[in-house]
Amino acid sequence: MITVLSGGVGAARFLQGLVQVVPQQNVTIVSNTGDDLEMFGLHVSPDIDIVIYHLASAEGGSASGGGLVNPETGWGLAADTFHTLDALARFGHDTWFSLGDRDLATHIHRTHLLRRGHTLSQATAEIARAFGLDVTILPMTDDPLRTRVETPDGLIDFQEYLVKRRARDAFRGIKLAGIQDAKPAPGVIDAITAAEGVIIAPSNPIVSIGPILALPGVRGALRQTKARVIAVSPIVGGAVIKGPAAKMMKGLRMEVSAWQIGWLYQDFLDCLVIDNADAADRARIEALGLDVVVTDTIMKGMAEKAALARRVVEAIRRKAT
Ligand code: FO1
Repeated sequence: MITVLSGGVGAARFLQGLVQVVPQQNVTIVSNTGDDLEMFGLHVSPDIDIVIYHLASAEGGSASGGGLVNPETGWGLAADTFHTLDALARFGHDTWFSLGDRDLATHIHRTHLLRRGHTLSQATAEIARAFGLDVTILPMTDDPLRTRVETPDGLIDFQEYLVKRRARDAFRGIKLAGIQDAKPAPGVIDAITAAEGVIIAPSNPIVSIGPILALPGVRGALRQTKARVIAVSPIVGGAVIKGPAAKMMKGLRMEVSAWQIGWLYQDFLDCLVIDNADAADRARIEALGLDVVVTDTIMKGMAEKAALARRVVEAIRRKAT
């Protein structure tokens, strides 16, 4: 079993490659739910849906192409329409979060299951199955936990910070509302301790991986597991391909570098996969006590995604350089 700690788009693209080289039944994904939000009374789990839409295919099996996701945005469904959102605007509803008509069906179904007493884990398993997936997708927690961003104007809900305010406010840190009562969802700790390898996906270390690591027992399980723990750096050439990770790292006075990723995970990490463009960081990362794999981490097409996944799986199976 390979377990992947996952955020949204970067992780989903990596997972498209992973399922080309490892059977889906052998992959467990632990998904960040700190980005979840409620819109129009519906429970939206962006990171879970981003992964499902990337991995699902129109034929029902796993995607060998781009999946069902909207290829332009990396979230939502390809060729979706927005009639419902437009109609809601007439009633004065907020429409800054673009929920497509077919995407809404996912949120309606999830909310329906939750109202009938299903846990988020059960609802997620049911949705993944309906999309024809054989991977196991575990929300990091079934408990309500929401990432809030500290800004000079106070605490702002994560999606409001990222989407409504377009990450313009200065970033001072995050608070995880509900963390004091949250526990990892059933299966999360086992997925770390019983795995052959644990992969930290190329996701934002602060707001995507950070909330998973903050859950009680997760970091300890990563330190203690016999599995090799490997991270793929989301930093390429000292920059971030997409999203606010660089701004957030700078806001926390961190370096925007592959080394910084190794530093953040050094207490549990065995190996860091970095891009060729960051090869100069190798010695500094090794000085943290980590193995380093230097390769092409830019996932342009399916061939590059599969090649990266193959390198990571090789590094799990034998000590690689
Ligand atoms: N991101 C945006 O930048 N704008 C949107 O309007 C938006 C809508 C949206 C709807 C459903 C969904 O699953 C994701 C959506 N996202 C949108 C992406 C999402 O908010 C973030 O990319 C993730 O939370 C980051 O992992």
